[in-house]
Amino acid sequence: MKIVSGEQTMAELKLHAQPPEEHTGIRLTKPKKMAGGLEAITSSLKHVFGEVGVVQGTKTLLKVNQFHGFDCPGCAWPDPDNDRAIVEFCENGAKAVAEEATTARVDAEFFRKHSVEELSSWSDYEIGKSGRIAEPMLLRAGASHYEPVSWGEAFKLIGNQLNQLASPDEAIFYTSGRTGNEAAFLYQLFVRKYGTNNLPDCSNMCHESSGSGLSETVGIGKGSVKLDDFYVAEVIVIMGQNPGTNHPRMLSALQKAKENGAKIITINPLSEAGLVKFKHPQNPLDVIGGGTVLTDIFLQVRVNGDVPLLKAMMKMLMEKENDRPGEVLDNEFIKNSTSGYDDFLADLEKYDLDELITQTSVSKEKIEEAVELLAIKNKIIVCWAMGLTQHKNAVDNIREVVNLLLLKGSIGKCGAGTCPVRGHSNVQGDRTVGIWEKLKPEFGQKLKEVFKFDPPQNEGYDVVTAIKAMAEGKAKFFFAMGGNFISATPDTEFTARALQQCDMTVHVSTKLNRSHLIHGKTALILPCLGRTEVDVQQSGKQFVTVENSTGVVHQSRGGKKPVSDQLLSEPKLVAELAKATFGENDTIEWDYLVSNYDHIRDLIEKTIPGFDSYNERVRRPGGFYLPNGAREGDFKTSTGKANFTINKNPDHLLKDDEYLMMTIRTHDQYNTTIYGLNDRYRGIYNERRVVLMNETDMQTAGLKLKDEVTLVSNYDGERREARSFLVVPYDIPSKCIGTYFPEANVLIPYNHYAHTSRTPISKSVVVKVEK
Ligand SMILES: Nc1nc2c(c(=O)[nH]1)N[C@H]1C(S)=C(S)[C@@H](COP(=O)(O)OP(=O)(O)OC[C@H]3O[C@@H](n4cnc5c(=O)[nH]c(N)nc54)[C@H](O)[C@@H]3O)O[C@H]1N2
Ligand SMILES: Nc1nc2c(c(=O)[nH]1)N[C@H]1C(S)=C(S)[C@@H](COP(=O)(O)OP(=O)(O)OC[C@H]3O[C@@H](n4cnc5c(=O)[nH]c(N)nc54)[C@H](O)[C@@H]3O)O[C@H]1N2
Ligand SMILES: [Mo]
Repeated sequence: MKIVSGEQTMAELKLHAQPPEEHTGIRLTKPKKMAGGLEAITSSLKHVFGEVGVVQGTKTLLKVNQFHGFDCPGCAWPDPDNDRAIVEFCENGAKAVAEEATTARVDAEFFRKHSVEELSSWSDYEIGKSGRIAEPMLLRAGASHYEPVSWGEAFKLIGNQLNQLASPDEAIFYTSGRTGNEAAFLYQLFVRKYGTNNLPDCSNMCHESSGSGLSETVGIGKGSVKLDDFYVAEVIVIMGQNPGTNHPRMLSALQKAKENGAKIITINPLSEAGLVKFKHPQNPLDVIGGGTVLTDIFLQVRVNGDVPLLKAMMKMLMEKENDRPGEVLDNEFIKNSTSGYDDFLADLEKYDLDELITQTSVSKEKIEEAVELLAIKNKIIVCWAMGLTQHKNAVDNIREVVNLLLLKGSIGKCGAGTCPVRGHSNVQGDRTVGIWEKLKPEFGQKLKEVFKFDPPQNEGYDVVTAIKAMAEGKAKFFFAMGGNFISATPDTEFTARALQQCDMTVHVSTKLNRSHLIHGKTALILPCLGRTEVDVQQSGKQFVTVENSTGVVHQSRGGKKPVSDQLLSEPKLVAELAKATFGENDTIEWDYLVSNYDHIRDLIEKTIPGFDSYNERVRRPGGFYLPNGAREGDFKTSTGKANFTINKNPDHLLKDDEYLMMTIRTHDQYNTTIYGLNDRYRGIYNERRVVLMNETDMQTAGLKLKDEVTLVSNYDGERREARSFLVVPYDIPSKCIGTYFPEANVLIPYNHYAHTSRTPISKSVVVKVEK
C-alpha cells in the first residue's frame, strides 16, 4: 500500500472511487441447490465470533427481533405477529449484527496512520473491516489526513456552511434506510425548515419503481400483504428476488406456506439456491433431513424479459377464460373494483403470443404449466425485489404485475396481493415519516400548522438529479444520514467528480466507507450509535421505531454498551445540527424533543395519518399495522378503483457483441459493505471481479473460463470501462451477463433511468465484453 506524506495537496492526491482492480484468487465449485442447513449456522457463528467473541456474540444474537430486543438491521422482512422463536435471525442477519458489533476501531490513531489517499486504495472489504468509527473526524481543505474534532466545532462548521449558501437548494440531504422513524422525522423537519426538499434516499435506487407503479394502480406505494397471508396463499410468485441471500427469513415463511399447500413459481434469470431447496437452520429435524423443495415451477426468464412474460401469461389466461368462461378470471372483481379493463384487453390482443414467448427465452410448455396453476387458483401473492425495479421500464414491470393480480381478483383479500420485499430495515418507515424529495401537500399543510413555518413546495433532488446538480455546481453541500453514496450510486467516476465539487461533504456513519474518502473540499465524519447499542437521553433509555415490509410499526431497543462514549444517537445529532443552524432560540424545541423520543412520536402522530396513540400502541408486543387501503380492497387512486394499465415491451436491440448486464449481490455483502469474498450458493469463492456468462455465448465470443476481460458500456457516445473481470461460465440465459455491485457501477450511466421513478438501470445495462 502506498503512503502519502502530509504535505501533498488535494490536486496531487489520487483518490480511488472504485475498488482496486486486483484479483484475490478465485476458486469455483458447482452452484448449490439448497440454502440454509448447518453451513448457514457455521458461517454466521464464524462471522459473529470472529468480530466480537463468543460470549458477547451469543448475548447479542439472542436479542435480535425479539419483542424487547432490537430490529435486525439485515433486511425488512416481517417478524411473526405473535409467537417468536428464541432465535429470530438468519445467517446474513447475524453477519449484519457482527459487522456493527465488531471490536475494531477507527479513531484518531487510525487516521494518523492512514491518509485518505491510502485508504481509498484499499478494497471495500478492507475498508469495512477497519472497524467502528469512534470519534468525530474532520478533513480540512487541502489536508491529506482526517483529524479529530470536537462535536461543538463540527456542528459549528456545518451550521456556518449552511448559513452561507446562496440558497437552501444548494444543499443535499441524503438518507439510507437504517435510520429509525424518530431520527428520520426530525431530519426531514430540519431540512424543510431550513428550506429545501432536497431529500434523496436509497429508496430512489431501490423500490421507488414499486412505489410509483403501485400508487398509480392500487393507490398505495407499499405492499398489501401481511405475513399471515403467506400461510393461506395458494400460489406465491417470486420475481427478480434472491431471498436465500437477501431475505433469508423469508425462506422459513415459504417453507410454512408450502406445508400449508401453496405452490411457488419463481421467475429469475438465475436458479438461486435459496429458491430451489431450503433446510431451516434452526430446526434440528430439518437440518438432518433432506430439506424442503420450494420452487415448483421455475421460469428462467431473460434479463428484463418480465413484461413479455407477463403479457404471454395473461394472453394464455384469457384463452383459458374463453374456453372455460367464468372459471379463470374474477369477472365480478374486474367489473366492480377496477378501471381501464377494456383498453387493457384491446392492447393485449395486439400482441402475438409466439413473439412474446420468444422474447422471454422461456419455453411455451413451462409458461403453460405456470398459467394452468394460476388459472385454477385465486389466492395469489406476487413478491418481487430489485430484479423488477432497476430497469428503464421498471415501473411497467410493476404495473404489469398488478394487471395479472387484477385479472385474478388477487388483491384486497386474504392470502393474496402485492409484496415488494423491501431492502433496508427501515426504508419503508423513513418514507412514511417524510423522507422524500416530493412533499405531499397534506403533509406540508400539517407541518405548517404544527411547526409554524412555510415548507418549500418545489420538488427537491432525488439521487439522479442530486448527482447532476453537484456535477453542475448547483449544489455545494452534501450531507448523508447513513449509507455509502459513492459506492451505491451509478456512474462511479462521474459521481466522484460531482461529490468532489462540493464545498463540504458530511457523513453520519457507523463504519468507515468509500464515501468518506471521495469528499468535498472540507469533509466531516460524524459517528453515531448503531441499532444494537443502548441509547440514553435526558429522560433515560430510549427505543426507536421502525416499519417492516408489511407496514408493521414496532420498537427496536439496543442493549449493547456503545463502542465509544463519543457517539451520538441519530435524533440527538439532528437536534444539535438544527441548533447550530437556526441558533439556540429556535421555535422548535429540539432539546426537549430528543430528551424523550416519546415527544418526537407525539409529533409524528400529529402530522402523519395512521399513527394514532403511537406511543401506546407501539409499546404492545409486535407493534401495530399502519392503515393500507389496498389490503382492504379500498383503492385510493384517481379513479377510486384499481387501475389496469397499458405497458409497452422493452426494446433492447443488442448487437452481436452486446449483452444485457444485471448487477447483483453476493451472499457475503450488505449492499456496499463487503462481509467476505465468497458467493457460497453460486459456488464462487474468494473473488468479486467476475462476470457470469452463458457457456454458448462464451464459445461464440471465443472466451474461456477465467479469461480476463474488460467490460465496456457506451451510452450517448461515452465509453465507460470496468477492467480485470474474470469470466465464469454460469447457467444464465443467452445474451445476459451478471456482475457484482458495486464493482460494476462504473458502467451504469447516471442519466439513464426508469421512467417516472428515476431509478438507475442497475439490472439492464448494455455492455460489451472485450478480451
Ligand atoms: N444479506 C443481504 N441482505 C440484503 C441486502 C444485501 O446486500 N445483503 N440488501 C438489502 C437491500 S437494500 C435490498 S433492496 C434487497 C435486495 O434483494 P434482491 O433484489 O434479492 O437483490 P439482488 O442481488 O439485487 O437480486 C436481484 C435478483 O433478481 C434477479 N434478476 C436480475 N434481473 C432480473 C430481471 O430482469 N428479471 C427477473 N425476473 N429477475 C432478475 C437476479 O438474478 C437476482 O436473483 O436485499 C436487502 N437485504
Ligand atoms: N449497481 C447497483 N447499484 C445499486 C444496487 C444494485 O442492485 N446494483 N442496489 C441499490 C439499492 S437497492 C440500495 S438500497 C442502495 C444502498 O445504498 P446505501 O444505503 O447508501 O448503502 P449501504 O451500503 O447500505 O450503506 C452502508 C453504510 O451505512 C452506514 N451505516 C450502517 N448502519 C448505520 C446506522 O445505523 N446509522 C448510520 N447513520 N449509518 C449506518 C455504514 O457507515 C455503512 O458503511 O444501493 C443501490 N445501488
Ligand atoms: Mo435496497
